[in-house]
Amino acid sequence: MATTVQPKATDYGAANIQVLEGLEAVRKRPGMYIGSTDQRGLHHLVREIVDNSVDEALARHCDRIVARIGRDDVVTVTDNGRGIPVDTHAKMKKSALEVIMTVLHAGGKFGGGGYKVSGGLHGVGASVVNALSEWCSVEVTRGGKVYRQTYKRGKPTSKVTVVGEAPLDAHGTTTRFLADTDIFVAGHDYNFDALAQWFRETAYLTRGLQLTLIDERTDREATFYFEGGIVSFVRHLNRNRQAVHDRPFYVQRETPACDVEVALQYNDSYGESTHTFANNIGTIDGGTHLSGFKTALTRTINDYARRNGLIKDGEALSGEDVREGLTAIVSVKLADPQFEGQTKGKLGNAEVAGAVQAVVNDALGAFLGENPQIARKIIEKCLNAARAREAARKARELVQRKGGLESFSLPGKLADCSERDPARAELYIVEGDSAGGTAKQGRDRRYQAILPLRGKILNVEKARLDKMLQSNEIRTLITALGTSVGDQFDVAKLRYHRIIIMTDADVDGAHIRTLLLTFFFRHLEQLILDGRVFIAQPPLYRVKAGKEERWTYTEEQRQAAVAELGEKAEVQRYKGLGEMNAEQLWSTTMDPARRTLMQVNVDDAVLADETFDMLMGSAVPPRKKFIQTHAREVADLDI
Ligand code: 0RA
Repeated sequence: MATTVQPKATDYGAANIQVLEGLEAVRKRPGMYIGSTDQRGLHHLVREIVDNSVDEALARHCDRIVARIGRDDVVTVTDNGRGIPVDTHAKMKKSALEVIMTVLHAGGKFGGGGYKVSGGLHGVGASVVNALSEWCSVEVTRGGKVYRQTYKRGKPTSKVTVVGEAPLDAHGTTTRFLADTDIFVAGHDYNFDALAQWFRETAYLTRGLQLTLIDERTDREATFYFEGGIVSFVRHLNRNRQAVHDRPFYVQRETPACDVEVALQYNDSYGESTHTFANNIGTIDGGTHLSGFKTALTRTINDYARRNGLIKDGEALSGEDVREGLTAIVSVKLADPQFEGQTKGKLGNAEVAGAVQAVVNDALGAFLGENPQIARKIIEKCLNAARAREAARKARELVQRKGGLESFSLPGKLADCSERDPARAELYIVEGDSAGGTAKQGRDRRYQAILPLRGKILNVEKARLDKMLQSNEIRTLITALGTSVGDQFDVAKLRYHRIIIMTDADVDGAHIRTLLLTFFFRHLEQLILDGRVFIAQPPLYRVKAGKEERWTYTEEQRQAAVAELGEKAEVQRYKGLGEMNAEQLWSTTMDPARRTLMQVNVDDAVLADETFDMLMGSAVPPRKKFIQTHAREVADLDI
């Protein structure tokens, strides 16, 4: 292991642990603490316990964490940190371990000069996991002894007891818990891949930490360790792209406001992949660290270009120009992160902007100065982007003069609704003119607009904005939405607050849906982040017996309907929207009272970014692999 474990200056013991609230109502309202009690909530438990160990790693006292899901569904998390303190907490007159496990929001994380950094948002504490577990046990090794305490649904069933001896220098914590199926009624449905993805990300963000996930039930195991930390992360994100320069830029510095760590590398694509984190938590809506980074990047590159005569006086590269083809990770660590916004995805601490800006200005300026060939290549790339943007602006103007992207000249194909309040209006994007016709007849024209799109829209992953705007289908779509794109994008002009993609339930339909989602993800991401984009769920089968009919959306429903309606039931498979008549389309797929919509969200921005890149980008081998490994999931689309 490469990491050296250094003792912290502060002596940290039971006295530093402050008590904020009692452990009440966690079992009554688990959603308040872990979001939900489905699979995500279950994963949250694992994350909560692992996060505590990661905090110990961030404090440089731990470099190995193993999480194991047993065949008996018991989760075991072991770390080689200092071990949770077991001495008596002065105020509570109980062992610090017991306080941490039984008092809500107790931990070394709240003031008191102990931990500098913590998981923040997710730091609801081990006590929440304890409260939501049928049983739990914690074993602490420190000072030559092994201590243990056990719990049932959050309540201690033993005192903190010495259960064994250990070498004097041994230290660490092992937590075991069995999630309570009274709370997690769907059972112990842990998903290896979802957990592994998060472990991988955490390992990138915590250089030198080795994280292992073992699933005994499926016999799967993965270990993540990245010597290069976020430099490895950037290389990983760029692995299927052509890098503009081999060596990524990297800086790590401590400032009074926060620790700043940034890595970046340009590639030959036209998109941007900047991912930001605060205390290892993805900040999908950016925030002060992102704005500090952007400001510094634009300024530093312009300064360098000007000083070296690569751009003329008075000329400037825009923020978008310097971010084209950029892959970057911005990671900050701070004592008291403020997560803002509806989904708590935005870092609010004002002092962070200046800190990140100063660090990046300084270090990136030096990097460019010391690597003139790299600097030249990057600036060449930015100048190309500027030229393309100028071409796009001209293309847009041309389109506009011909009655283009503005909504005062709505496209002829759009069957608009009469509602003028965007909050009450919805737009159905429908594949093909024939299904479009059916949808027009079936809709409620007061608030439902229909836009039929013909054929496959351009693969926007590969194309720049100017090229994209040459596509009729794309122009029509942007005009109908009303927001424009690129630097003209204005979310306030959105004409519909629900944008519903309705395609056939076959492979072509899936492809068109992916193309549309790629377009939204790459060029209108705000609409996805705002939760405006949905996918319609047309039925797959109609089961009919005499006058009785059932529309079913899954294979299980189909079987249930056949069972219900008996032997004579006829089953018809619906592949295309066009196979339904207007009334059927309305009642099964468009009527708000009866339809199911899937909201598109970007839960894990890094994964979404990678997936789109892989499916739509220009490298062929990884696409093949993805399609092969997921072939079974899509197989039934085209029966
Ligand atoms: C507070 C203080 C100390 C260690 C920890 C918390 C700690 C917590 C967890 C949770 C999982 N693994 C952990 N490892 C350590 C340091 C106490 C000291 O040595 O002074």
